[in-house]
Parts: sequence; C-alpha cells; structure tokens
Amino acid sequence: MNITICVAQTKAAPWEEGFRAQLPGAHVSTWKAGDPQADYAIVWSPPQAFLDEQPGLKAMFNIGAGVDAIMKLRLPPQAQVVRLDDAGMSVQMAEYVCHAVIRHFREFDGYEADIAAGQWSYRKPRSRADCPVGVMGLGVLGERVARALRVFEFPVHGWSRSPKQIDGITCHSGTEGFNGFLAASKVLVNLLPLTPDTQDILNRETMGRLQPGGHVINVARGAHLVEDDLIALLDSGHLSGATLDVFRTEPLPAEHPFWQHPKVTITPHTSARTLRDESIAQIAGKIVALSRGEPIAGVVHRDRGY
Ligand code: NDP
Ligand code: OXD
Repeated sequence: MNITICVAQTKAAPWEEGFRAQLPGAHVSTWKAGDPQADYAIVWSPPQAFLDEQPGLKAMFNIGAGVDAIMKLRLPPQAQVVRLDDAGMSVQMAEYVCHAVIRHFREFDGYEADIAAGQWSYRKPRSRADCPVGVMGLGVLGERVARALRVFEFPVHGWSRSPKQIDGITCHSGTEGFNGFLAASKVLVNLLPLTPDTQDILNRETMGRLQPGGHVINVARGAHLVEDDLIALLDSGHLSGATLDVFRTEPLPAEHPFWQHPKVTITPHTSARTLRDESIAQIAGKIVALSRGEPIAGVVHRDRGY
C-alpha cells in the first residue's frame, strides 16, 4: 500500500513518521512531482498539480475538518474525500467559544480595563435570558459547542440544513428557519462549512437581524463574513463586539482594520488545532477499514461540499 503526504503550511516529516509507525506494512513518503501513483493521500490544501498526478487515488484524508480548499479543485472522480472527524477538535472549539461568550456576557474586558486604570468598580449583573446564543452549524463541532454553552445555562438556538432534535437546544433548519433563528439570537457563533451556499452568509442583512447589542463569533472560515459589513454594524452600535479566529486573508494583513478595532478580538486561526497523534491514529484506522472494504465515518458528500 502506497501512502503519500501532501500538506501545506505544516511539516510533513512527523506525519510520515507517524503513519510509518501506525501502518508498518505501508510505503509512506512525502509527495514530490513525478512520484508513483499512491493509494491513499494525507492532504492539507494540496495543489492541483498533485491531484492531476494521482488519477488512481482511492481516498484522500484531509488533516482538518474543513474541506473547502479541496472542494475547489478538480478531483479524481472515484477518490473519496474524508474529513477529520473531531480527533480532539470539538473540545477545543467548545473551550474557545464558551470563553468568548462568557467574556462578553460577564464584561471581563471592561473589568480588565477598569483594573488597568486602578479602578475597583462593579457592573450590574446581566440576565442569561437576555443573552441567547445562536450556533450556525450543528455538526461535529457545532453540536458540541451548543451542548457546552447549555452547561452555563445560556438559552441556545442552533441552525442546520436538515432538521435536528438536541436536548436543551432550540433547533431551526433550512432557509425557512434562518430568519427566526437570527432574530432569536444575540450572540452568533458560526460553525458552518464554507460552501457556495454559505459564503458571505454573515453580512449586513443577516447580522442586522440579530438582537441589538449582539456579538459575532466566527470560528469557521473567513469567507463566511463580509468584513466591511461587520465593521459598519459595530460602528453603528448594532453589534457590541466580535471575536474572530478566521479571516479572508490569513495571516491577517498588517494594515487590516481588525487589528486596531476596539470592539474586535482576533486570534490566529487557532480555535481548534489539529492534534497530530490523534489524527494519525484516526486516519490510519480508516485506511485499514477501507482496505478491508469496511465503511468509514467522515466521508464528504461531493454534491453538498462538506
Ligand atoms: P460538519 O460537516 O460536521 O457540520 C456542518 C454543519 O453545518 C451541519 O450541521 C450542517 O447541516 C450545517 N450546514 C451546512 N451547510 C448548511 C447550510 N447551507 N445551511 C444550514 N446549515 C448548513 O462540520 P464541523 O462541525 O466538523 O466543522 C465546521 C467547520 O468548522 C469546518 O467546515 C471548518 O471550516 C471549521 N473549522 C474551523 C477550525 C478553526 O480552527 N477555526 C477548526 C476546525 C474546523 P446538516 O447537519 O443538516 O448537514
Ligand atoms: C480545520 C481547520 O478545518 O483547522 O480543521 O480550520
């Protein structure tokens, strides 16, 4: 069995070593142009040239949850695209989002500023009922985040393509459920995959439907958010803040207004990191299953794009 590694923005060598250790019978190498055909590929943002050289690929395993960079390419028709299925990401995402929501709700930024100014002061306690959180996307990450927010007793709404029932969460679905979901939310968390249907979904009109004083948390992809529309809604006072982990251009350019905006908190695409050992173990298990003809979880539906 031939396994090839083609990963952008990360070192290939530790992945190569990890797969050799997990699958001792396999030939594992890092892709170079002109290499022989592989059976399985481990990828992150692979170039088109790689796929053009791999017409006989059986499956490609993305070392992240989001497959938008792959779905833009011309893919070998029979190759399955497999996303990372949690592998330690959902707990990180739950930590990040709960931290951002609680920081907003408890006004910890305000307290930090007061303390820095040498001021011992109190803010009026807020009611959780006035801070409903809406989670866009109720998949592997979104459902975990929604459940984690319920632990802190926030009213939680969720929105997905297909209808769902999740204990304690008010679930909305489809285009017909979208406006009701937005109107019910004050804090909005985006955990949708980036597809033609979801690009630019966070815009002046949709974010304008949130309850006044809202806060937007984008942890999915930068291209979901129309950045100028967010700035306009922050500056008009309709939104009170935003926590952004992903951007249209990454790294965020030095001159971008988000760096200095007083109502925007940014982090460098780090809300849920790929954990290498967990990911290698998960993917190696799936390669063994596929080679035995067994079904696996996390196969991307090409028509849906996620
Ligand atoms: P999943 O594929 O498991 O879940 C996607 C969810 O979005 C599903 O509930 C799906 O609905 C819903 N959805 C998709 N399209 C639509 C639509 N048009 N309208 C309404 N709902 C829709 O993805 P994950 O939870 O694993 O990951 C979500 C995204 O998070 C990734 O695609 C990636 O971009 C991002 N991510 C970001 C990271 C970071 O560090 N910032 C780390 C990891 C992921 P249904 O259930 O009906 O199919
Ligand atoms: C992912 C990511 O999609 O890291 O996994 O953004």
